[in-house]
Amino acid sequence: MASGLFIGGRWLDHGTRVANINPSDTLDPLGDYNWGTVADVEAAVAAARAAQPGWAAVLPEARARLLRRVGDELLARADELGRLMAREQGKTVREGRGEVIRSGEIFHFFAGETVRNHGVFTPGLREGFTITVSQEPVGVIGVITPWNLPLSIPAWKIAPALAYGNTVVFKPSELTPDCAFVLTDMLERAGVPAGVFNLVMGNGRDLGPALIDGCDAITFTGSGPTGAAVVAATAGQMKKVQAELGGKSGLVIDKTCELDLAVEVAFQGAFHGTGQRCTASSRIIVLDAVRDAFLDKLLKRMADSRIGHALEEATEIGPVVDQRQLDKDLGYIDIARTEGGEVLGGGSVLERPHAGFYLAPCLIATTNNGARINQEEVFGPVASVLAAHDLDEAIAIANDVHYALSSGICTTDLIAAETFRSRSRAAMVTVNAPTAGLDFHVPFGGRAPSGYGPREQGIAAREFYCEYKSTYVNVSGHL
Ligand code: TXE
Repeated sequence: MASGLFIGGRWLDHGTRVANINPSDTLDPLGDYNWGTVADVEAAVAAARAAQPGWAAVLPEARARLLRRVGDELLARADELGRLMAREQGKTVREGRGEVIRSGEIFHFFAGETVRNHGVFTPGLREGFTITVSQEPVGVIGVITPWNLPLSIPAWKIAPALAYGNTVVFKPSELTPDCAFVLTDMLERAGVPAGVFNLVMGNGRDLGPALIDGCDAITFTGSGPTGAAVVAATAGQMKKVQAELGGKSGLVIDKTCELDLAVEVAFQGAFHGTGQRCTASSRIIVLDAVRDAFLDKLLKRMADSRIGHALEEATEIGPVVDQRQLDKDLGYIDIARTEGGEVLGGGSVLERPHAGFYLAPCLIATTNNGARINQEEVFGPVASVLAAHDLDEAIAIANDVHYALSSGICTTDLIAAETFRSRSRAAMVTVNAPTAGLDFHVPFGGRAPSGYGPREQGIAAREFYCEYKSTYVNVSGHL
């Protein structure tokens, strides 16, 4: 497979070489890869700008065919690429396979969007006037992505960007270059014209400013502080921006819940993906009436979970992505203890036959929702538990956090479910389902500070990747 930078239709092999580490086994390096320079970003932006009018003029069906080919290949190679992702990022093979399939389906969805991007025709307000409202591409889109979903986040940004006639400069996470090479290689073989799609690798802090200066719009997913810096830089230049940032999702366990289902929802929501999801169910708010029974079962489920090498089929929870993230997770467990939290289970570093970043999923009982463990995103297999007397108090706790991404409730009471839905501040709500692992055909994203700018995914993606044009035609012969 090709690797390096992909600029103007050519693979370039220069720059600093950086090792790509397998978090399940640090003695199994995936290889070295290149970090580019600011000059590479400028060259990529220039190539994307030169190619954009031509790409926008390509017939929608031809754009659709290209995206469909990429989707087809992702689906056909789900097994192989799921393993690659497991090796590179540390998610389990099953999760990796699922993410590749999801990415293929996203490309198919946006292939369809190329021919569904209808405008509006309406009579004007004056005699003889008609108006058409059409949607045009924005131009060159800078795509900046994190490591936790190394194929599906790029897919849900790159596929709509290309579908609606934009060109792309893609800057993936430093930790997951191979997934980016795979996608670039597929786009190249699917026939993407030179300059329409470009890949630059490297340190975001160094390359980010040139990307923001050069592109017409930036779509970003990552941490809150970096997102805020990106938003501030784009605002100064009045550029379109979309930022998907952190979360601290509250999951309410209602007294009427179906207990086994609620335990599984909480377990998967908090710990699948090794808890490294912005939508992870990281605060579990349990009504007193079911607290003891729920916690007994959840702690047993955690103790029974299979934590290990991501490439082993039986593994349920893979390693944390790297040493830095592991240190951060352990640091938050210490902070929680200092602030009065009690570790009910997990939280220790695990020895495995391979040297990796293994952490036992951790549950921390807390009484103070203002504690840092309840207010700050950890981004690891670390969840807290809070108690509530009744639904009102549970909803108040769920909402008492500055993030507003997702939230959920486990209940069999229709009124409780609807009350929670209508009163939750979060942008996405689940009932009897984890707060993470959401669908791609409906809007995805949070209210500030979890998100900024138009939502992603589904047809909502048009809001970011297109600009409206209203055209007035006067056929009356007079004014
Ligand atoms: O994120 P960053 P990192 C959180 C999570 C994690 C922490 C750090 O808590 O522990 O962030 O992870 C690029 N201009 N999340 O360092 O820094 C960077 O190269 C432009 C939560 O990976 O936000 C990468 O491609 N770009 C989150 C991307 O931004 C810049 C998912 C994300 O990096 C840049 C990931 C700059 N100045 C991490 N600096 C979620 N909630 O989904 C960096 N980048």
